[in-house]
Amino acid sequence: MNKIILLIFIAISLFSKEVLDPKQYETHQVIVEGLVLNKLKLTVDALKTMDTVITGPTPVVCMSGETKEKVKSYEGVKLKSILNKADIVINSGKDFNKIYILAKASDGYEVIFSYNELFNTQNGENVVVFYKKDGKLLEPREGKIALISMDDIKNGARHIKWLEKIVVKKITE
Ligand SMILES: Nc1nc2c(c(=O)[nH]1)N[C@H]1C(S)=C(S)[C@@H](COP(=O)(O)O)O[C@H]1N2
Ligand SMILES: [Mo]
Repeated sequence: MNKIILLIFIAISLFSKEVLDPKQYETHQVIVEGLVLNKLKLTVDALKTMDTVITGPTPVVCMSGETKEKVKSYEGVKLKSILNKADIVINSGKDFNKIYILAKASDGYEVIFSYNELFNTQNGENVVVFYKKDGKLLEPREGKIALISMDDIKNGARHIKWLEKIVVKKITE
């Protein structure tokens, strides 16, 4: 019986750490690495010196269909502007079809984008690495740097809180 109480206590304390202390995940810079000529370390200040975009409004919709929040605007930099700065290394034109970009968060959350999707479809216009939401710097629950693919139908999935790394990769077979 005591063991059960102890387990419940441990579970509750782990759970509350996760819920009450999002600060543990906060990221202060994003690293851009992998198949790039220029590896980057981008802080919020560094992002502010790049081509700024201020988006229009969007709901953030979970895969379940639930609207998680309604956002008036994001401020940040297009993912493709960041990749242009990092300069993707490529040997042949056909290889672009095999390039994908892995975005990783500090809690282990991961999503991918294809090179073609970003640079060769309209969707890439609204994939934004952001540091402000509704005109304010991000709260610890998602900041200080995050990413969203605004035009996805269920755009909650590729809304990445606590963005930590952007890795350029190529499929190998
Ligand atoms: N780093 C990170 N980002 C994440 C998630 C996550 O677990 N970790 N969950 C995603 C999911 S499933 C949704 S619906 C949206 C909105 O989640 P929120 O309710 O935490 O804002 O964030 C997404 N971003
Ligand atoms: Mo979700």
